[in-house]
Amino acid sequence: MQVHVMAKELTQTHRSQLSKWIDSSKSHKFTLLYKISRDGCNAHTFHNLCDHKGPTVTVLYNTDNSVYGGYTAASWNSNGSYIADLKAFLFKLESKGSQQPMKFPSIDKGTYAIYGFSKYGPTFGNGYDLKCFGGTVNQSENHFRLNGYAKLGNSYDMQGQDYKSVMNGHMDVLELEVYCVQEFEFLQTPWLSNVNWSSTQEEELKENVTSYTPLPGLDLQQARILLVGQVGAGKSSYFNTINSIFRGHVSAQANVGSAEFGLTTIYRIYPVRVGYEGRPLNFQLCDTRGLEEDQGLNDKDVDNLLDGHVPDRYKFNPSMPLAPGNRGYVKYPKLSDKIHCVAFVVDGSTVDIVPEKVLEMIKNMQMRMNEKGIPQVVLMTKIDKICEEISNDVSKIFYSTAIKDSVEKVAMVMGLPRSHVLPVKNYECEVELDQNTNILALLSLRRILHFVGDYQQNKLDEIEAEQMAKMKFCNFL
Ligand SMILES: Nc1nc2c(ncn2[C@@H]2O[C@H](COP(=O)(O)OP(=O)(O)O)[C@@H](O)[C@H]2O)c(=O)[nH]1
Ligand SMILES: [Mg+2]
Repeated sequence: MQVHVMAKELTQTHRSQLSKWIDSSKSHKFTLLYKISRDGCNAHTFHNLCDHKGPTVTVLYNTDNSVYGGYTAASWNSNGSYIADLKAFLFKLESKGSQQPMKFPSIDKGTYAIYGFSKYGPTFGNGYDLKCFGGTVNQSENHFRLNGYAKLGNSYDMQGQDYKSVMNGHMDVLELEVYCVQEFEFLQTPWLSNVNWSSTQEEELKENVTSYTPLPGLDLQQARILLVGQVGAGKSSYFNTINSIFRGHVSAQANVGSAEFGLTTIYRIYPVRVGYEGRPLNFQLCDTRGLEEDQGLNDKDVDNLLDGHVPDRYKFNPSMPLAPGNRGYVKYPKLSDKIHCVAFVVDGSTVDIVPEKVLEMIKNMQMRMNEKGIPQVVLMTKIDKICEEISNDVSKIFYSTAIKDSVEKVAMVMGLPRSHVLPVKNYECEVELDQNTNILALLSLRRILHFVGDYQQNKLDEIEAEQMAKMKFCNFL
C-alpha cells in the first residue's frame, strides 16, 4: 500500500512564531535553502546550500508530528569549529501535532552556539545539544532515521524540557529543512508610489473595467485572458476575487482548494457579470491548471488553448491531445475564441521552490506565446503570506521590501520585466469585501486589459497591412 505523506513545510503560524522569537520588533522572510526530501540528507549538500548565507533556521518534522529545531544568526561554515552567537536558540513548535511553542535560549553567552563541520549537518551546542546528522542518511520508506543525537541542556536552557518531551525520544524525521532568515522592513516611501487607495479610485477602476470594449474593427465580442499555473496557485481564487468585486459581495463561484486535486484538468471559461444575471463584461477569464511536474499540458494542447480550439469544460487528457474531429473541438476559431493575454498565476510565498521541471514548462509555453505574439503577465498571489502585515491592510504592499524582493524574484524567474508582475491578495477566508483588496485586484485586471489592447492593436495592424498589400497587388494587376 502506498502511504501518502503530507508535504512538511513551515506553516504561517510557525513563521510568525519564529519571527517573534528572533526579533519581535521586526518582520522576517523565510527562504528555503535546503530540504532533505528534495536535496538528500547529506552533510556536504547541506554545507553547499547553507554555508555563508547569514541567519538560518533549521526545522525538523518528526514521525510523531512534533516540530522542533534551532535558529542561529551566525552563518554556517565548514571550518570544524564552534561558532559563537548570542542570539542562537533551540525551539519546539509542535508536540505530537499540537502547538506547543517554546524557545530555549543559549546559556553560555552563545560561545558554543553552533558547530560548523563539513562532515556534520546542522549542529547546535557544546558536544552537542543537537546534532542532526553526519555524512549521509538514506530515506527508509517514508522517513529518515537520522544518525545524530541530542544531549540537550549543555548550551541551551531547556526550561525543564528534554529529549523525550521535545523529540519524543527518537530522531526519526519525515523532513528537515533549513531556511535563510532575512529581516525586512517597511519603507518610509513606497517603492511604487502612484497608487491611490481611495474609494473614488476603486470606483474609477471599476468603471475602467466595466467600460472595457475590444478594439473596434476586429469583429470581437470579448477579450479572452488565460490563467495558467500550478494547482493551488490561486487561479480560481483570482476569478472569484474579480467576480466578487462586480457582484458586490464575496462569492465562491469557482471551486477553490482541494476539490480540484484530482488528475483531470478541466478547462473553464468564465464570464464576469455585474451583479447577478447582470450583463457580462467584455472579457472572459479562462482557468486551467497544467503546470504540474507530473502532468503538464503538452505542446499540442498549449497551442490548442492559445489558438482557441478548446471548448469550455473540456477535460484535458495528458496522453491524448485534443484533435480536429474530437467532440467540442472548435474547428474555425474566431479572434474572440483565441487567447489575447496570458496571466501566469504564481504563489508568491513559494516562488523559491518552484520545481525545475515546472520552470522548463513555463519557458516552453512562453516560447509558443512569443511566437504568437501573446503578451504575458504574472499574477503573484498570496502576498499576505509573504508579509503578514498585508493581511490586515493591503495598502501597505508598496511599503514592504519583502514584496518588492518577491516581485523582483518572480520577474527574474519568468524572464519578464518587473512591471509585468502584478501582486494580488485574493479573497480567501474573508466574508466582507475590502476596498484595498479590491483596488489591488482591479489594478491587476486593468493592466491585463491594457496588454489585451496591445495584442488587439497588433492584430488590427496585421489585418490593415494585409489589406494594403492586397490593394497594392490589385492595383498592380
Ligand atoms: N492567503 C491566501 N490564500 C490564497 C490566496 N489565493 C488563493 N489562496 C488559497 O490557496 C488555495 C488554492 O487556491 P485556488 O484558487 O483553489 O488555486 P488554483 O488551484 O490555482 O485554482 C485555497 O485554499 C485558497 O483559499 C491569497 O492571495 N492569499
Ligand atoms: Mg482552481
